Amino acid sequence: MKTQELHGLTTEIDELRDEAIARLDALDSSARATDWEREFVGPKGKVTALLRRLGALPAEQRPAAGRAAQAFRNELESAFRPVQERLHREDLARRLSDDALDITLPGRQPLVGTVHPVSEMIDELIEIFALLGFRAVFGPEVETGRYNFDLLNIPADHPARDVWDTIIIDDPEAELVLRTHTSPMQARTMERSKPPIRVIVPGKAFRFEAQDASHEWQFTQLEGLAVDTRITMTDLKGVLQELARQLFGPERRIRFRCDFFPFVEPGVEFAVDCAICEGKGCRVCKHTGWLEMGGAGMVHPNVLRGVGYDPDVYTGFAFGLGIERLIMMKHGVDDVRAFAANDIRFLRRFAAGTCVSALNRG
Ligand code: FA5
Repeated sequence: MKTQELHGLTTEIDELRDEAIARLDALDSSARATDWEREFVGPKGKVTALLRRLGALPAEQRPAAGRAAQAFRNELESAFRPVQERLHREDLARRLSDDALDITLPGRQPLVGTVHPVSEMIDELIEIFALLGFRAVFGPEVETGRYNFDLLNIPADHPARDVWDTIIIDDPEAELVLRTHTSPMQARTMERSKPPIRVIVPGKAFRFEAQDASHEWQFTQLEGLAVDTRITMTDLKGVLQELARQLFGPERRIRFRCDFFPFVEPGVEFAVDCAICEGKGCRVCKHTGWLEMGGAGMVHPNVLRGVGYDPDVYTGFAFGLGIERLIMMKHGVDDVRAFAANDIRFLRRFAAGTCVSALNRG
């Protein structure tokens, strides 16, 4: 009977071996291999269960049966290890090829930004004026009526102070406004420094304005101011002439015509002869041969007095020009609204230096 039990165990081992090896041969993934390991040689597996049953055998048979069962377990484990490694390698290779990155595909070009044409022109102007001895200063975009108007000799009843022209951001009594030009920095600069003064002021200006091809409600100006003991209109003309040459080429000439601004006397409007048609007349200069750049003049004695300067001792000139309009002239852009429209086609064309017609899309 006892011998029978040992014989039964040997048969059981043989059957289990056949089953285990057949199942091992059929394995096709490392996940299945783990299941196999658990089922046959794991702590709760079939081989372990077999070993546990050895305790029921008579003592003299136990050693032989134990050796046979242990040998069987070792045999299965040795057969399993290479299969497990192979399946693991195959799984890894499959995962690598599934997630593969095709490095032969051309990469997607990221969109790279460029400096906005207005910022580019401001940088160019700062450089030109630095060579002429002017330093750049910057002022607040929200101004008081005192700096935007009063200290510029603009009387209380001047139409420019009207809500129809000026964007008032607080109750009209307080007269806190979005500055309508960069000229308030004239008084601010004179108040905080002593002559000789030579500054330029690039920055935004805002007007309650109907927009069209040459008018924006928000645009950029460049103010210029020079104050010293012997400044004359000739200095103003020399500086603006040099500006025109630097921006538009050495052949350029400038023209002054009388104009009125309360903060200068005499006041002028200045223009440069059109570089595109050499002054003969074309679409860009509207067939006049001249391109208007801005306003200028000698600082009004009332403005000097307003900041505590003696107009018998000091004189000065000031000018203000529209930066978008300068760019329009230089590059033949025909609509000022293009600068703030944020149309990447315009900005990209502009960056490539090929801009001709701003809002002529296509
Ligand atoms: C002034 O703003 C004066 N502060 C300029 C000045 C300074 C005169 C110092 C004398 C001494 P005006 O309003 O003309 O002037 O504007 C000057 C320039 O700003 C214009 O020639 C134009 O190029 C630009 N500009 C004015 N309004 C607009 C607008 N709505 N959109 C775009 N550019 C504008």
